[in-house]
Amino acid sequence: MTGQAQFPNEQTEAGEFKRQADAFRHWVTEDGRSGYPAAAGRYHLYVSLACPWAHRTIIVRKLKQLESVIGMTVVDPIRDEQGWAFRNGHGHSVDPANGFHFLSEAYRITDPAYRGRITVPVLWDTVTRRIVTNSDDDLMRIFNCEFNRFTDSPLDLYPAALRAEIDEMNGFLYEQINNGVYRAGFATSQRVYEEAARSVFAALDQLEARLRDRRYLFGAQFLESDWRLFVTLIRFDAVYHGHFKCNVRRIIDYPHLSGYLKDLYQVSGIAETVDFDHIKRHYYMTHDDINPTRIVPIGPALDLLSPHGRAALS
Ligand SMILES: N[C@@H](CCC(=O)N[C@@H](CS)C(=O)NCC(=O)O)C(=O)O
Repeated sequence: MTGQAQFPNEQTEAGEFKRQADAFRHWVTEDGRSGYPAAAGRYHLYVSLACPWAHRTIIVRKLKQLESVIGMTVVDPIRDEQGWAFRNGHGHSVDPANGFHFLSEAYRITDPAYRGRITVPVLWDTVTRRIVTNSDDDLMRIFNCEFNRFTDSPLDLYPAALRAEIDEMNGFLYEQINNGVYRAGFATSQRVYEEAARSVFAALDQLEARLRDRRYLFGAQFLESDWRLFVTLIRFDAVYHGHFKCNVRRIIDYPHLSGYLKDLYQVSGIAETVDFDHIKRHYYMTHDDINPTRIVPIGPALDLLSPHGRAALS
């Protein structure tokens, strides 16, 4: 017996959630050989502040100081049958960059035959008027590497010497943590849910041990993988613990993971990328099959600004 699926086209007969692949994967490059040359003011990022995959791209744009180079529009956190929309207060407002009312317009202009889910993040090219990419993985790398002429930031989140290890860590994080919570939350059978939720906690236990004597996943400097983990940890106690039933422990019950989470949250500029109002309203009011009343819980009380105590670790 399996229950009603959140996304029926991405559900196996056994009740597992199998996420769709990204549809648009062009690349912005410094030399422009891809047809999409890096430029200031040319590209526009569409994001949801609720979405962990979009959040990663917002963070890299922020850390690389690209906010004046790449514009950004935030969708309304509530997604109904019309998909992601641009709204303001009670009335409707349009997207200031292109005048879109719905993100689906960007997809339709790019590929009228596209039938997949309309997802954030999206990088839009204002010159060719099409989506360059809707892959958050690629966007993190593009922002990290291809816009260096337009920023003073020397930060490199994907250093050549560590790429193989970062890729391996990212694979683990995606399976067990980032998508792991979704596999638990979107499961439509008890067995599938239990397997997914148990594997989330087995992975959190491993990360807790890894972070005991390392400040970040690879040592003294945060890298791409840390931000990939951050976007799930920051949502965990507020939504994944309750809404996705990942409730064996909370992140605040893990001494090292909770210190690590605060440490990353306190990095300059990061707190302003975290919007718990959007995060909570999105999850609790959008997944009707999981939370039919659409009531948004009032908690949890989180103290992310208290001392993290991790500066002495290397
Ligand atoms: N592109 C991402 C996935 C992005 C994604 O699924 N975003 C969600 C929000 S968290 C979305 O836009 N969902 C739209 C929908 O479900 O209709 C990936 O690499 O897996």
